[in-house]
Amino acid sequence: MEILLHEHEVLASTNEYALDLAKAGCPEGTLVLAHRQTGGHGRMRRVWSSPVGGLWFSLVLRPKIRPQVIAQVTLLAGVAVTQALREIYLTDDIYIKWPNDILIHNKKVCGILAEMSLDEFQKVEYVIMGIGINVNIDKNEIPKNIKHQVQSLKDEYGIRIDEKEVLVKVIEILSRLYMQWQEVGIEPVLKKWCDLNCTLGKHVKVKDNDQVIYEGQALSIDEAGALVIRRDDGTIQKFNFGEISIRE
Ligand code: BT5
Repeated sequence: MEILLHEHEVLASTNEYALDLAKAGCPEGTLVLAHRQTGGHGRMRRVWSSPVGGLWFSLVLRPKIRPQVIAQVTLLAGVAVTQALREIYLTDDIYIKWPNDILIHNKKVCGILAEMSLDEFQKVEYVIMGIGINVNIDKNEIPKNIKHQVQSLKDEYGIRIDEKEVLVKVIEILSRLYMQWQEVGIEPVLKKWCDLNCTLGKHVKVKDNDQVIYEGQALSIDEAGALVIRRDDGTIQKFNFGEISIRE
């Protein structure tokens, strides 16, 4: 994939900027990077703290997929980021937590936000893959109420690696996985996701709007990226929304 970099000192949100470019017809591979975001956001418009020192970027993709499997984009991004960080920092301590978090010792070091647009025929027109990685952020810049659940790679590993170096590695792995996905389907990515996650096999609580709506053992993820959970009474249910807390 040819990468076309749009680099900015500051943007409200790289996802929003990339959405505008995609709407205007920019090619796949357009990459929007900001050194700082003033309106970075997560799912359901939750605030994403984006101080200087972090890697905040969004990639425009035009995959040939059904809208029902949009969550595959998040699986793909999760695998690419986790593999890249493990290679760069020479560690096995980085894991994917379903659906869109990358954790180090249970603290969030990266979040992923995939947003799509459908055309008039309900076909996927483009996907914005937004990725935020706390590479060298100063944790004093993170709001007090979430500080305890956030980590930066600089603090975890005691070394400062240039954000651009991390970006190059993530994009390199991501491009390879993306091509493979478009050629042979999600199977190889699913397999890698299963090797890199810290969710399957654990007892989890599914929350929707902070309400626990289901609880049980995480068994697997299906092709569309939904989490399959078995309750103690044997009932099995799939979730493709919400988030989970994991009992260690
Ligand atoms: C996410 O949402 O985890 C997706 C975050 C995606 C951010 C990227 S940065 C580039 C691109 N441009 C954007 O505007 N967004 C994308 P969610 O699962 O909803 O988690 C949001 C929650 O993570 C917040 O409510 C906080 O609790 C926590 N959080 C906020 N800032 C954080 C940070 N820097 N590091 C770790 N956790 C954070």
